[in-house]
Amino acid sequence: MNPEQPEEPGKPAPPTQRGTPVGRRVLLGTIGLGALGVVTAPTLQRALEGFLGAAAGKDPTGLTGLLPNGGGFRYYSVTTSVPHKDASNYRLTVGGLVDRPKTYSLDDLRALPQTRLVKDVQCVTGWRVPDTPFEGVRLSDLLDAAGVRSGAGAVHFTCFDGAYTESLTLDQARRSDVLVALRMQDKEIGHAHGGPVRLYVAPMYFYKSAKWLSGITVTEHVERGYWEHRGYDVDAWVGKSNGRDDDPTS
Ligand SMILES: Nc1nc2c(c(=O)[nH]1)N[C@H]1C(S)=C(S)[C@@H](COP(=O)(O)O)O[C@H]1N2
Ligand SMILES: [Mo]
Repeated sequence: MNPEQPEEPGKPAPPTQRGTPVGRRVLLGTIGLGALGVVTAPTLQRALEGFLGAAAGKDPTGLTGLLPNGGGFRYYSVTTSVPHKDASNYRLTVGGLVDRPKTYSLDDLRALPQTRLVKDVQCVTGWRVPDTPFEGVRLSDLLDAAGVRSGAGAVHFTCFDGAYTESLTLDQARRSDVLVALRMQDKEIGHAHGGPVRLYVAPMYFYKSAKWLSGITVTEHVERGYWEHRGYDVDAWVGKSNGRDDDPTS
């Protein structure tokens, strides 16, 4: 890993860079910020989990957000709390440089053709979950329906957590393995995994797969996303970007 990277996707930010979540800031103070630059990502992850294992169950502040999300996944959110949405109030807006802006309900998305992909999930911090099914609407179908205008070059994503953002070039967004996902592990996507709708960018590190997706905006140029503002690649191809290679033990 690049020791100059101040943060890792899914990891707490140094307190000078972000005000929340408070619980993680307290934790970082506890283990010592000075250590962050020298330990490897998996080592840090294990250290945090060991600490958090002791704290689990008696911490209302969000520390336990770093614990595994089940089935090998880890739960990540850059915010302390996220509203819950379901078919009654979920909306996805598609806008920006398009001829036909549109707002979709969950039922609207369910009514569109669905694509199922089964690939490995790879977080840039090193953990991996093999053969994970995702299912949903191809992003390219939504872009075609909206009518992307000439001059457009990128797509920006916003989330109803109010904080996380992501981006893709238009070429990347049109790949057939990029989904607006409604299902994960052959179930509806639960809240913790970013349900009811998350982005799924199969060929890239998992930080690209924005949870709690609420907005798709076609733009002229790439507007970098949350982790991309913090030094991570927009082109986050697994094994070929500034994250880690695809060996989770390294
Ligand atoms: N809205 C939102 N999406 C997000 C994140 C986040 O903090 N907020 N974290 C990213 C990172 S770094 C990872 S590894 C995955 C984690 O997904 P999971 O919680 O389903 O395991 O979500 C990605 N999408
Ligand atoms: Mo991540």
